[in-house]
Amino acid sequence: MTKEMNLEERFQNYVDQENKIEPKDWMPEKYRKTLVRQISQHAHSEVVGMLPEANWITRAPSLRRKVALLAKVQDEAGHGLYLYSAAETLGADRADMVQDLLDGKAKYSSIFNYPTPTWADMGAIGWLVDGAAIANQVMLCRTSYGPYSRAMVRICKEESFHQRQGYEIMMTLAKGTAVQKKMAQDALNRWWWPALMMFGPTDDESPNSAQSMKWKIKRKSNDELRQEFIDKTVPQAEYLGLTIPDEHLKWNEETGHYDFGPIDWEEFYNVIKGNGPCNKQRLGARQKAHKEGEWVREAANAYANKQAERARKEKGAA
Ligand code: BYC
Repeated sequence: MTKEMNLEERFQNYVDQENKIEPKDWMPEKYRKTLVRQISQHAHSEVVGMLPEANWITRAPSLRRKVALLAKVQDEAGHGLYLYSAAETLGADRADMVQDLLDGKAKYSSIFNYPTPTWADMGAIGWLVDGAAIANQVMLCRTSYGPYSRAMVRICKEESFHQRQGYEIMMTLAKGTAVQKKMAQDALNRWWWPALMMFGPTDDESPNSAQSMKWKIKRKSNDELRQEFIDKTVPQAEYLGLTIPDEHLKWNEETGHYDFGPIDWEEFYNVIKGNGPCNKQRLGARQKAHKEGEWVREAANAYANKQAERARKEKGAA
């Protein structure tokens, strides 16, 4: 017991000195579990997050838009893979993580349970959803767990391109015909509040924050990041000539930040409990893809077994 406490104290000191924790280092079991929870949820978010945009690949309005959207959606798949690998360095089994997602036991970001009825949603997702993801992930580049932090550096570079392509779609629509501008405004109206919910509950309602901040897994709180995102995004909306759907939004000279209206937390908890507009559709799509990919997994396993058998024989013969 005393030995364990000493180890925990040493661990905290090591983290306080801004050192990175690597997979073979000693770590408290709760630190490991928190990371597996957060990183696997993050990986699931990337993979489920491909679905709302994939919906528009075949209907992109030009070849250029199609190529960019296709590349973006593929990037999200890659992000999911880096993140599952990062979680595996903590001893988590990828098949178990994926099964938890498919069984509806694991969370993924609330934002991906909303529909994408028009092309303007592709603009709003890139601008707002990737924009919010960048705010959160830039902070995670400095997270205390080495493999997670290194995955974030690469992911952030790709997310910046995603954000730019989304903003450029919004700019084209906002400066286009009256109908196009209305499409852009409607998409902003649909995505604004769900994007603010991406940062998670307010700090006083966030059960995991205090410990995660102490261990430097999280470096900024949910509310701090949400405020940063709002402060950065409001001028971007102004530049587009679009209106943020919040009558309480107002620059506050004293705080140097925008004040904003109340977030509908009932909607947020409803979505994360599985009752959002598209939760069933999203999980259904993942379950179908997993089933259809069964032969690929079987073939890859058969090939790996064959290679291992060959290596064993060669070693035996040597
Ligand atoms: N949605 O104590 P809290 C992308 C849960 S994808 C669902 O504050 P924590 C992209 C939370 O998990 C990248 N659940 O938790 C892809 C916890 O539940 P459990 C998305 C949420 O972990 C495709 C409970 O509520 N980014 O960029 O300290 C196309 C209490 O919360 C949400 C990430 O995944 C939510 N929004 O902080 C385009 C970021 N918020 O686990 C773009 C990685 C909270 O106790 N994750 N919950 O049952 C994080 O940074 C942190 O986990 C959070 C929450 C800030 C989200």
